[in-house]
Amino acid sequence: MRTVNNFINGEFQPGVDQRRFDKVSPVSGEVIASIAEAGKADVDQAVRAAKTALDGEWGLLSPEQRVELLYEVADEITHRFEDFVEAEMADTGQPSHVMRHVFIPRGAANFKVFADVIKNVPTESFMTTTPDGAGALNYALRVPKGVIGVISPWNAPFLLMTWKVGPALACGNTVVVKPSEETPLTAALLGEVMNKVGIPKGVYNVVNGFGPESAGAYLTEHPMVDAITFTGETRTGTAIMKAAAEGTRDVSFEMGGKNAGIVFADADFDAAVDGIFRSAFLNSGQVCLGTERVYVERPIFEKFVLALKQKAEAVNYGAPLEQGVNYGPLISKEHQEKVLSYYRKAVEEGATVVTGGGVPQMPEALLGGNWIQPTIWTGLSDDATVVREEIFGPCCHIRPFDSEQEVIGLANNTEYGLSTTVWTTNLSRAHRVAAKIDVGITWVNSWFLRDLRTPFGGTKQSGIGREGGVHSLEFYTETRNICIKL
Ligand code: NAD
Ligand code: 6OD
Repeated sequence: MRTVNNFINGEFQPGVDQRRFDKVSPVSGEVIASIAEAGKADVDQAVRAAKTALDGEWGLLSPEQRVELLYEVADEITHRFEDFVEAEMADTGQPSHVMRHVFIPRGAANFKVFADVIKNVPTESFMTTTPDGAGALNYALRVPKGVIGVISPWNAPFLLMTWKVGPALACGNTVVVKPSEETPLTAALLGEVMNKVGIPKGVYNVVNGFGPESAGAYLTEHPMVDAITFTGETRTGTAIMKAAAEGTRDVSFEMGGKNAGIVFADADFDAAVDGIFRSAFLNSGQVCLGTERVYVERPIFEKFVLALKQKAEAVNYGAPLEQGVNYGPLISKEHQEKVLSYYRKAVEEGATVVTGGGVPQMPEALLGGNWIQPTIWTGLSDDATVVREEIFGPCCHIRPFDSEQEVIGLANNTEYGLSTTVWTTNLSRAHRVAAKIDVGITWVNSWFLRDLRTPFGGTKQSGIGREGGVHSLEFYTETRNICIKL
């Protein structure tokens, strides 16, 4: 069994109170790690270490020196690729191919991409005329915002945490990370990487624990935290925003979604079925960008439902490294119970269960895991609970539509605005529809295909702000205008 401690000022520490909690395997229910829970004093120590590093060695490095170090971080993650894959699989229980091909490589890329962004940031300048004719030069300096509190979720732990740590450090900030209590392993491994490549002490800190009245709240409430970047549930974002209001600290939020997948009759049918299948069921549906509402043009509705059902019924459940496994468990018993309660609610509200709706039969060794069937419903009204609320599980409701205008209205009929997928071979229609859907990102004939340099974030209750490429600079830096009278 592993022992994971907080990482403060370059050292792994058990915490002042020496309190610990268990990390349980989603696959088997066994305890696989003992985690140090950071108390208020530990969080305070981590924030102060981050502040000291900011004003010390780290703050004195040139952008070029920071860039070199971040390249080394990415290289060391790649060097320890198998350790990261193994840790992330243990934490999430998800199949190894997702870790190998998406979560861990994208985590390493987050350091390289933002190092490149910072290398190429231009300086804004204006020559202003003055009454005496001599003029004045205005130029803007970008400076780090300070100590950044990073609060991350469990569904793609390393990718989502580094997506914030990468740009924060590239911009010259220091960070205190509070990973999800469900997935603490890769954040700790990253501490080892930071030490190995010589990132100064205090630049990257990790405090483990929970949200309210625990490390999450202690971090967001700490007055020396200059800004907070958060990925997680919209409800949690509301609580964090209240904490950030004290001291009027800036926030960047990536939150929930209830994303629509729109399939027109002229779409490449097999590609659309594959794409909707992946977007609804990858990572057992625990992807913020996942599709839980599917709208299919009426002429192909029945055929589409049948094809998706056949794919959903063909998944191979099992532990991450088992041969042929492509479908893992949910993260926790609590989450399994939440998703199952939505499965019951759908039936109560009159859904036709096309497939799934419960827990699959599993071999003895995996009975303690949080298994759940991929589930498809039809026949619900547009205001049914499972059509409105984010479930964050492997399930979707499919509904027919008759016109472009109708489906745009249906897709926008939600309090969320994270992403959409549109499946069509009509290019003009693709542009027309994409422009009218109120979300942060629309994919046409694809899903989860995003260049890290592009803006990412949600509209409505899905988020505040955009991160990605140069857009991350808006949050992770302050601009100072300097005006020189000539
Ligand atoms: P969550 O909101 O329960 O937890 C996220 C993090 O916040 C965890 O580290 C948790 O400990 C911490 N936290 C909880 N309460 C807190 C508080 N009061 N103060 C400070 N920290 C607190 O989310 P989750 O269950 O870990 O993740 C699933 C959710 O995340 C879904 O809603 C999903 O849509 C969303 N998500 C969004 C994106 C995106 O990019 N928009 C990406 C991934 C996940
Ligand atoms: O890597 C990305 O583009 C990204 N923001 C992924 C989000 C995954 C959410 O579950």
